[in-house]
Amino acid sequence: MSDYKRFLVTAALPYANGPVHIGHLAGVYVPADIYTRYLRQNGKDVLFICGSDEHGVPITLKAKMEGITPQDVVDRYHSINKDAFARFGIGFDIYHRTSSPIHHQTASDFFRKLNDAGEFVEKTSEQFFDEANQQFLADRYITGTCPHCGNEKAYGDQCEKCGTSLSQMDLINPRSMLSGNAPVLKETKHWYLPLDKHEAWLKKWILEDHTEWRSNVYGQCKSWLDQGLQPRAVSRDLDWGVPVPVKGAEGKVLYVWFDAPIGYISATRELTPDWEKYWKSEDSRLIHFIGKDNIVFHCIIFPAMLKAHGEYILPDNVPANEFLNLENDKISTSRNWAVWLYEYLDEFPGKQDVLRYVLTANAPEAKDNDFTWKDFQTRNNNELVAVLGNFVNRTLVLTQKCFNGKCPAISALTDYDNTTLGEITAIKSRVEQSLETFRIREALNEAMSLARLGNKYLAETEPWKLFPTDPERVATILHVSLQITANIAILMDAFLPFTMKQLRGYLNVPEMSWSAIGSVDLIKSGHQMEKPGLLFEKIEDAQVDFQVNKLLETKKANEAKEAGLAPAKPVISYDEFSAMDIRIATILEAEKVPKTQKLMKLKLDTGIDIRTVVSGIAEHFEPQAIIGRQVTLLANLEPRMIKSIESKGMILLAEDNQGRLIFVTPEQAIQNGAVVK
Ligand code: B3M
Ligand code: ZN
Repeated sequence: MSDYKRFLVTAALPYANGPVHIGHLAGVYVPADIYTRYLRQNGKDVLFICGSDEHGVPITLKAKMEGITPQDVVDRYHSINKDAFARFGIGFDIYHRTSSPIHHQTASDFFRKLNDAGEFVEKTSEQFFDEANQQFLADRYITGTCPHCGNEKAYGDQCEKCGTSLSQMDLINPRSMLSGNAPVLKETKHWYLPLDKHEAWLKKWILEDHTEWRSNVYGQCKSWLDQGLQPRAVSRDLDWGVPVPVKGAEGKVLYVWFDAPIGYISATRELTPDWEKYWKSEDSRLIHFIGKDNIVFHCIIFPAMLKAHGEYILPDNVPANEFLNLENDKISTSRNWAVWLYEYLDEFPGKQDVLRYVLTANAPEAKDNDFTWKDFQTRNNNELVAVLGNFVNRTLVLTQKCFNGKCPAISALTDYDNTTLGEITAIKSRVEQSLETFRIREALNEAMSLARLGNKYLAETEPWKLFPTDPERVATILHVSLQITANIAILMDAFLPFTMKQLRGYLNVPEMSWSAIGSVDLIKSGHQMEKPGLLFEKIEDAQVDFQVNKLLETKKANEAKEAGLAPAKPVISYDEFSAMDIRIATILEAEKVPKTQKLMKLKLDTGIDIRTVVSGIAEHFEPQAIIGRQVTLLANLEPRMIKSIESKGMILLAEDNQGRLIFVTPEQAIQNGAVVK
């Protein structure tokens, strides 16, 4: 990393159509944050760029579903996500947005420059069109059956079930998301980036010059390149996005994947007048942190755009993670199957680092991984509390007890003391090695080995037993332990920034640079420390059960939705319930109401009176068959005139998802007028 003068680290711009969840965090934001914090600890000149991706069909569809404008949607989620990232300690230098004027300007200029230079081809082709809505149907506006796995709800750009990336024309039985109708084909003109023309240099650049890229990234690129690249449309017929900035392009906007990565550039422009230094000089290192579904866009399409433009550097690495699942099921915003960051922050106040730790220790770097609440608890209790917290706490508490919180002086170091201290440098270089090759999970495990080392040192030297007989030896042991603790405070700062800040407070030391790691003189003899508290606390079963139950409820709600059941109604008060007079009654007479399909006139013995009720059950029951049947009646419902008959009350019926009706009948005969309560 030493050859580079400055670093430009980007994290994928999340769509502002929903809140950020643990899948996003584990895939992109936590590793990117750790890496940039590490660079800053090394005194590097680094910008960390992110923001909301506010264009594209996911946003307009969400707006349509909720009956609000796309701007309303992005305003809501931009502020939720910006706030949640900040509370979680993700240290972006800027969290920008692609609906901003400077972004529209930057993206338009970029497009115009490529257009003027003849870097696009214009092509007219047939696209799906919804006749009822008089609208072209871009990307996800089309759903249909996946030709690979048969999923009937595949999108026009991707099947979420089998993960295949699709084009609309691949779908069997395509349907418009707007009207539900089969779309028709209609001609329209679009601008295409001829990726085929870029194939040769991309092949060399990735397959020969970047063999160090992660194997999942390299492998995906290779498979795209081996299949041969095709021209790719960079405009869409939509009314939300950056308008295509040329004459004769009314009603067309830039494809979201054309403008979104330019969002990294516009965010940098917004951040600093020096932005060109970061984007346009070869001694800057550009690194994109992304999830695996974004690989082709960051490794092939955006680099082709940058190259075609001519003034920009290309990414030097694109560390992409695989996916994180939740309790053995794919995380899904639409199915509410996620742990939402803003909810976690409210439910686990002050525990940002626990989630940062668990998501890193279990990061889906090489393969998809699973997040479970049980594992969250275990890692907290057995690793953070029992290893890191325990070592630091024992060291600090003993120093308080034996030396009033002053770092004691060393007398003589044993071989064991020296070997232990010598390990620090070895651990440091292993952590460095891992971080610099983007093996963040391995880096965390290496860093934790310093806490394990400290614990082992205390377990073997047992200072708490020695104090009455050999206070001098205890002084040395604690001096050594304090040096280890101070080294941990630097080594783990990028991973656990909240906790390490707290630890610096206990140690009464300022932030220290990465290069200080390995020093065994970070805390001087005689240095006064503060009274320590606990760095971590146990997570109890009840907290885990609460979260697991919440997920079980989600699962049940999803099943109910899939089964076509009506959603739950809002809660009512006990008074509202007891205001209802529900009784058992017997049907005395039944006849169809003439000239109607559905209505039946019933005479009921309700115990308190004989009355008439008109009920919409005529298609479900024969009058003769129900006479004598006991039913349940809402007796005090306001009387209504139905077909000139006064209906007093309502018979209660159960209806299943097929619309079948059955009476709610007492399990045994009971007196008419018996109250249901
Ligand atoms: N918004 C896709 C995603 O969130 C997209 C990333 C843009 S990065 C320039 O997966
Ligand atoms: Zn599929």
